[in-house]
Amino acid sequence: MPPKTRQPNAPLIRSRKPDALGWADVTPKAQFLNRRQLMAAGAAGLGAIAAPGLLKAASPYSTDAEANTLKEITSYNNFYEFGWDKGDPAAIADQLTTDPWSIEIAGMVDKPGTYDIADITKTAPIEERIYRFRCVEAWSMVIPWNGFQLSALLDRVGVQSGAKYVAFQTLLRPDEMPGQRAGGIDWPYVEGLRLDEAMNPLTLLATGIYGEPMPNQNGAPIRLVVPWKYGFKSIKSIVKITLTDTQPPTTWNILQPREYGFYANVNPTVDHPRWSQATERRIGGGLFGARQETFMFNGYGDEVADMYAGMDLAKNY
Ligand SMILES: Nc1nc2c(c(=O)[nH]1)N[C@H]1C(S)=C(S)[C@@H](COP(=O)(O)O)O[C@H]1N2
Ligand SMILES: [Mo]
Repeated sequence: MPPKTRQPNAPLIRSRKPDALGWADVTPKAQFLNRRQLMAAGAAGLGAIAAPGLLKAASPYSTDAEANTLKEITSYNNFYEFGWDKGDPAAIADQLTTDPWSIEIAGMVDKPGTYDIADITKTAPIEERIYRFRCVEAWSMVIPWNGFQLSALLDRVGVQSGAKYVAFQTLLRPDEMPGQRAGGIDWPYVEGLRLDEAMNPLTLLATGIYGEPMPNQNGAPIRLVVPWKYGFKSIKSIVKITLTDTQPPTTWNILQPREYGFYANVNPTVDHPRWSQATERRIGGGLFGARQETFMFNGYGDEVADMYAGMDLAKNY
């Protein structure tokens, strides 16, 4: 059977009637949101009646799948700068200083320079996008990100003709990131996208979760989110973005090229050399609901499959 590319449960436009919004829609969030945020989240769920100044109406790019709780999203993390255990980032990432923060934008752009985070976040209105998120280790979550399209920032700084890739770099600060004092990874963490992938409307620079500023363990103050690729492409705590004409090196590919490629598109038909990618364990999914089918491009095929037409995705894994 060919892999499904259509999102299983995410119509492009949400069509729920107001009275269809039940307890199940708000309960997982309710424990963590204050009243104001809950009203905003409710309004987003209803589509049309978002109050001014709060989160905007639901994005057509959002999934209807039930979001993980903030607790789940902030307590089961990969952020190797803080250790190899899933609990390490939640335990110690609060020691990272995220203010002041700036991003250097370099390479083949019209307006290179060092941009303060306050300036960066003014690039475009912050919106909520509820995305599926699939780790290469075959677990997944559904995360309500707040952020804006990377394309808006790239348009703003002016990508020069001839640029073909975007390279990203995480903060290097071993004083505050004990994982960077240990071996194993060649720090800082680096990632990259082809320019068309970076310009795809699904690709976000995220600055928050559930309407809260980005928790440190999730990549404060600003991180990439590329929902059709394995989680390791979504680099955290970004300090440098470089436009280039050559494919940039990426951390997991450097570490283990046979297991982690540059593309890292979610693909249930191409197994990791050491495990299957056909299914995934939804974090918080309970004993019986936890194991789910994995979809081609994580269910975002309608939006991204064209970019890989004609490519052998078993070779370009
Ligand atoms: N700088 C940096 N970015 C990173 C990582 C990391 O270790 N360091 N881990 C990646 C991996 S493997 C995953 S699955 C996601 C996890 O994001 P989350 O903790 O917000 O769920 O972050 C990605 N970005
Ligand atoms: Mo991951």
